[in-house]
Amino acid sequence: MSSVLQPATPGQDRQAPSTAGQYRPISSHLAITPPVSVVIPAMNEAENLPYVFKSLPDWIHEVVLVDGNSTDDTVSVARELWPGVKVVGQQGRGKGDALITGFEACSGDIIVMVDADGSADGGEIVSYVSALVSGADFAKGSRFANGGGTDDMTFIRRLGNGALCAIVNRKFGARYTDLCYGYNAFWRHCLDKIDLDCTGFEVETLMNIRVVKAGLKVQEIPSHEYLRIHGVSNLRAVRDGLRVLRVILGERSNRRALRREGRRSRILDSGRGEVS
Ligand SMILES: Nc1nc2c(ncn2[C@@H]2O[C@H](COP(=O)(O)OP(=O)(O)O)[C@@H](O)[C@H]2O)c(=O)[nH]1
Ligand SMILES: [Mg+2]
Repeated sequence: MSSVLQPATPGQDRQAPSTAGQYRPISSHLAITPPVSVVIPAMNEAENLPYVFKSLPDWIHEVVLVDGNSTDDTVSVARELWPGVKVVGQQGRGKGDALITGFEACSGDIIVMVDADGSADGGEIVSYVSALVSGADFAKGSRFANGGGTDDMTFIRRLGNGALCAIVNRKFGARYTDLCYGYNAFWRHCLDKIDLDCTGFEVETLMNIRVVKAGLKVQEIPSHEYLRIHGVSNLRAVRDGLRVLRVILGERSNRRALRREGRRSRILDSGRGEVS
């Protein structure tokens, strides 16, 4: 897989064909070769899609929109706004089911998850992709990392997210500042290691746990979550919070492996101490 950082050549065509192996400028100082797919789960988001598509960079290789049996014009609006959009219908229900379906439909080496409610700024994709081509396996958005923020989180959601994040950090040895956030990006190969099997809003938590258990390199990306523009959230704080908790409790802890690793690095450290 090619992921070489290169300075962008001034004047190079930004609409260059998105074939792997060719450099595409993604900012004034960075060009990449891997094609980037954006997956958008959308259920009745026709009114929000104009804002979402407007913020997407033009160097995206493909957009995969997973339609959750919308009863509004989500699909036709998407096709109008992004003529090459790949629309995938979902068989099951829930955001997790939609994302898993969307990931399968992607042909890019890098996959970015973007909500369709207007809360995510597509302009941030460059930060995620930069982290991935610089060595991270998984670029995890965080509203609470320095530079991030949120306009769309009720007190109860903030409280629940903080508590669940603390449990995940303790149980799985992670150092996350955010947990239930939908803006993330990763190399396609990560999917083989995390084997997603869930249907609802717990999907991001499951991904965050499994990437750390798989020993993948995770980098948090400060991200700002804007207010959903039209409509209301499909998430129910207590119901979905409990689903997230069930996932956390159901995943086997990797504490023993962490303790082993801690012992090993202590031994290596003391070994280094003797040498010097
Ligand atoms: N395809 C599909 N998309 C969904 C489903 N549930 C939620 N979404 C989408 O997932 C994204 C996040 O959902 P949202 O209701 O805004 O939840 P919140 O961001 O956690 O408040 C939005 O783009 C929704 O349209 C679903 O069952 N199917
Ligand atoms: Mg939302």
